[in-house]
Amino acid sequence: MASSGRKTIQVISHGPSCFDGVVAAATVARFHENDRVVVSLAANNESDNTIRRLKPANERGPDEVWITDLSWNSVETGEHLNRLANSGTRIYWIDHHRSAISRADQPEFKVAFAGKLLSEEFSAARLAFNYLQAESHTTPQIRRHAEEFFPIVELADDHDRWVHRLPESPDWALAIQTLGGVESYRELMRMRRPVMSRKLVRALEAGRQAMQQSLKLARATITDRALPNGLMLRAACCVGYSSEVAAELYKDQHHAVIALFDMRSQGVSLRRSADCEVDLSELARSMGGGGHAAAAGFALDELKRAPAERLVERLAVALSDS
Ligand SMILES: [Mn+2]
Repeated sequence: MASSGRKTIQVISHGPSCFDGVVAAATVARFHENDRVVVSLAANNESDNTIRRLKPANERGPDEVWITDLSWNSVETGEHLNRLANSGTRIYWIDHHRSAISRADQPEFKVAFAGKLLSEEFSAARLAFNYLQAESHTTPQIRRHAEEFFPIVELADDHDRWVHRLPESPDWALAIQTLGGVESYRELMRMRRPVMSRKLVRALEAGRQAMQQSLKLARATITDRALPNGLMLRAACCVGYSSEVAAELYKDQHHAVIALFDMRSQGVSLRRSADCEVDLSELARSMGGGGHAAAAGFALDELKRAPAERLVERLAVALSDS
C-alpha cells in the first residue's frame, strides 16, 4: 500500500488494566506501526457503549475496528457494527472468553466481520498475534518489529490462561495492573526488548505492597459457608488485585468457590480451587456477568449499597437513643 494510505485503526480491548487486554491492543498496534492507532480499554460493562460511540468510515470514523479480549451484549451494538461495516469500516473480533464463544451464533454477533478469531486455545493477545502474523500484509520491517514483541505476548498468554510455565508472568501482570492499562500500553509500545522498563519495575514494587493490603482486608472479612453438595463457598472483600488475593484464599482449600467483592472496582470476581469443577463463566452469566470457566466476574448493585445500608441501620438506632 502507498505511504499516503495511512489508515486509522481503532482498537477496543479489555480494560481497564488487564494484562492480556493491553498486550492484545499493543499487538494490533505493532502490526500497524505506520498507521494511526487509537486504543480504548473498556471494562466488560462499558464495551457496548464504547463500541456504539464509533462513527462510520464515511463520517471520519476509523478504517478498521479491532475488538480484542472483549465482547458485547446487545443486538443494537451488533447492528451498529453492521452500520460501520456497510460504511466501509473493516471489523475484526478476537476473543477467548468462554462466555463469548458460547454465544457466538447469537443475533448480537451477526456482524459482517472482515475477520474473526474465537478460540479458547490461547489468550486474546496470542490469538491476535497469530492472526496478524498469518493475515497481515504489512512491510517486512514492521512485521519483524511486531514479531520481536512475541515474548511479551507469550507472558500474557501464560498468565491469562493460568499456564504459569513462565515464572515472571505474574510479576508482569501485577506491574501492568498497578500502572494501569493506558500507561502500560505506552510503555509496551516503547519497549524494544522484553524487559520491564523502570516505570514498570516501580509499579511492580508498589503493586506488591498494595496487594498485601488487599490480602489483609480479604483475610479479615473471610466468610465461609459449606454447602450441602460438598462445595465450600468462601467470600471476602478486597481492594484490587482480586486474582492474586483469590489465589491465596483458595490455596489450601478443596472444592472451593471464591467470591471477592472488590471495593475498588465495585465488581465481584469469582475464582476456584484447583480441584473445583464449577463453571464460573456460567455462574457469572447467571448473575449478568461473564468470563472463563476458572475466572469470571459480575456486578451486583445491592453489594455497592450494602455498607451504607448497614451503617444507616446501626446509626439510626444510636441516633434515636440519643
Ligand atoms: Mn484475556
